[in-house]
Amino acid sequence: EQWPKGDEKVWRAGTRGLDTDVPSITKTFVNHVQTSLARQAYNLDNLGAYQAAALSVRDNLLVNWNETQMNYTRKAPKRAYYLSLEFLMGRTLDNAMLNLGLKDKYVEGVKKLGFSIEDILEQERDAALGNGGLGRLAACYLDSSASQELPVWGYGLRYKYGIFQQLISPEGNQLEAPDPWLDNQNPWELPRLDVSYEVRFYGSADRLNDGSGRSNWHGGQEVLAVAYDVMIPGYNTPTTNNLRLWESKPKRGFDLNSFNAGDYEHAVESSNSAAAITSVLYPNDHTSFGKELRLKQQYFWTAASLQDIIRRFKNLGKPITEFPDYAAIQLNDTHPTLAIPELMRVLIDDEDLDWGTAWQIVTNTFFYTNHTVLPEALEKWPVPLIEHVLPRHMQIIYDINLFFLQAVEKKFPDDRDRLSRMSLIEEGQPKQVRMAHLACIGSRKVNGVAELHSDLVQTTILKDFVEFEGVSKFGNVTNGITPRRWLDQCNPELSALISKTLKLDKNVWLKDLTKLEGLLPFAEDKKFRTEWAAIKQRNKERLAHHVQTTLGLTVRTDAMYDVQIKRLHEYKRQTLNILGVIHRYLTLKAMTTAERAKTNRRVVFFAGKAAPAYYIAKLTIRLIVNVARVINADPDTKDFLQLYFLPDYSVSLAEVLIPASDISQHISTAGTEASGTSNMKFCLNGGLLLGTVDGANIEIAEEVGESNVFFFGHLTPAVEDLRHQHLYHPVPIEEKCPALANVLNEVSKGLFGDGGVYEPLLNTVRHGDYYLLTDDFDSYIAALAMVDEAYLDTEEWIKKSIRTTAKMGKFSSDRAILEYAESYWNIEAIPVAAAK
Ligand code: NBX
Repeated sequence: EQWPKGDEKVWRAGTRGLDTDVPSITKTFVNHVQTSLARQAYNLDNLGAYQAAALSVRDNLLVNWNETQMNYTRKAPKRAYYLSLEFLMGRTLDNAMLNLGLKDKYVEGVKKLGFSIEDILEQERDAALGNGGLGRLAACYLDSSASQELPVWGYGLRYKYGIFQQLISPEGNQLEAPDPWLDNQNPWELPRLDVSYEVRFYGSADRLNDGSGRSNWHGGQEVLAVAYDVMIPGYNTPTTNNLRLWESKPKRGFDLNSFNAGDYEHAVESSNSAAAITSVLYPNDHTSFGKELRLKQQYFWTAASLQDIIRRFKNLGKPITEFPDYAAIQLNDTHPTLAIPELMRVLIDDEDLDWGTAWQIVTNTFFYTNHTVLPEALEKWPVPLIEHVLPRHMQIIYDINLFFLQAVEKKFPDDRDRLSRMSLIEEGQPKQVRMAHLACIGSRKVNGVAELHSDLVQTTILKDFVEFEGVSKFGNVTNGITPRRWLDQCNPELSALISKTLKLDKNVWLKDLTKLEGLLPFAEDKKFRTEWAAIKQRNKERLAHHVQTTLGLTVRTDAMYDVQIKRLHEYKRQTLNILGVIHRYLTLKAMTTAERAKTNRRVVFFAGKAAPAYYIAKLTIRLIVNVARVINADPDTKDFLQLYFLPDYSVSLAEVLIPASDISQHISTAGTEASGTSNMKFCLNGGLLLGTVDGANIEIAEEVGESNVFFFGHLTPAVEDLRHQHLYHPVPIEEKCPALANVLNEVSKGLFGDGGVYEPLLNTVRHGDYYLLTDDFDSYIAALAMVDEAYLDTEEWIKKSIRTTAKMGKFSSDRAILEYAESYWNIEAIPVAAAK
């Protein structure tokens, strides 16, 4: 209440406002060079200039961040919290300047100081605290929450090492190196050494047996969670939200007893084990491993986040039963599911609530988003491991299960199969906790990430739960992407052309992306089409230049650019693509020179990381790299077909690849890709889509029209039957799909180096063929031919490209986040008055 201490006028005089003109920007820049970096004009390199620019931009973000947080505290609205083990943020500087509306001024300012903004931007390392789509989705949602002025905070872990750096050996093997992204200092985070919580592991949990259901959990290891805050600027608004990342550290520096006894190793042991918790991001997408350190990460993060959220709620002075009126917690996949038993523990053991009241609060607080229906990806934790690491939580999970199964039994008497299917505990050696079941029953609502996927969630993995709880608990929120990063930032020329054509300031259409529909009539305008195509061409040249300078390879720019960039996985079928490339190569080889000259020139790009232990995925990379080596060197074909595997795929590489693409491939086996989000990014940038009838491809086609996408392959309902046939009525591949059999034989025979190396990969297709390559190959090749034919009609192609961009409004993450805010979290925009 007593604010300010001392003389208000003195406070006001010292309060910093926003930099809004070039002189004040250059002034803060130079100040930071001098007093934050301890450097001078004569010895400032690009890295130093980046750091100075970043610190200057950060000052501006902080002004807005302070206003925003104070406003939230004053107005005390219901808030939402996005719990995600992954935030794949990429670079920050460019995005922050654009969201602040200060980019032009910074460009001018750094130029006056002798630097180019491009050189400065290239200095920044990606914040790569995620594997793929799930982590990048979290980043897009933070951008949209702030842009829509919603009171949303993210909670995650501050990994010392992000997703590994991918190197490719001379043989074509993926090698992994650590990603020490914090080594150059990180100007975008604010260490909050004063915000810290204790988190316990191991020990024992003794039931009190006083009828209260409470336990006393004691002993074991206690570690500290320390907060690091990352500012999340909204676009064209002062609202600047917060992403809070936790770092683990020992509660006490080291064990003084051992130290004094001269046992230094033992003295630092426990301190190392505390620091290990947030040391590295696990690089496995779509597999559940059951590793103790991963479980500790999950608990450490959920326990710290809940303590922080509860403390903030308690500052309001409301009774704990009103908690769900002030906090909605979104679980990004099952990774934060321990938050459910943890909140039960806090409410029962610490807050003294009875079970029923506590469960009521819990099930009104949490919301669960599922991102996959692949069985191998559904998280399960061994009961003995949870018992060891989190003994109290295992008790609570058993109690939840008991009450739950009693209720199921009541509704469906004498249905033992149903009870065992629905149980939180899967029988076996060892027993395992099914995290998706726990997340489902502990949440207010459950959603999938695209229409088809949400249907599959309800009809397959959670079918019994729909029958038990009613369908209204289950919904869909189709994913979205932020048009700020994925159009304005990565494709500035296209953004400028759109603004000019729509006669709208970009502030308007970037916040209401359906405005892009205004481009539709211009598809008929020859001059506009020429400008549109010229921008695509310059984006190809930008990509070719990037490949030239980073890899020393010369890529031709007078060709169709065909791109598949995503994590390597059998279900995503990069194998189908590379086998298709080989088929194309063999076809070209068999042609006469005159025939070849009539074909469509194609440059095929791949990029993506394989999980380090995923042998087949790594073998696919090796095949791609070695096919590239052969065909790029073949004088017969190299003018018509080129192939590149770009190492170390990242958000910043995607920002160069996506705007350059004519066609991109999203070719998962039907029913396996929950949504996909890069499909949206390509289409927003006027790239056409070649894909299966899967995930959000379906909704993209609904929007842009089937005539503007290239679909192929079997549909989801056919998949089960086809797999059954493969198992019980296998047809030899030579009979079923001769073209594919021929391709496999050429690989086996050693056309791309030692054929034997690839046998395990080829055998996944020859035998079992779980991902249905033999079923889809012919229609895939036919679809590729249709793409070629369409591309040769240049004007028609450009029309398709324009129409595609024009109809992508639905896929803004603003739309998605507003659906969460309105239909799930029940929160509202809390605008902040602009700082002066
Ligand atoms: O989430 C992805 C899905 O595969 C995409 O279809 C979807 O568009 C995207 C966003 O909803 N899932 C994903 O990226 N998963 C992971 O990265 C992952 C990471 C760790 C883990 C399991 C999955 N243990």
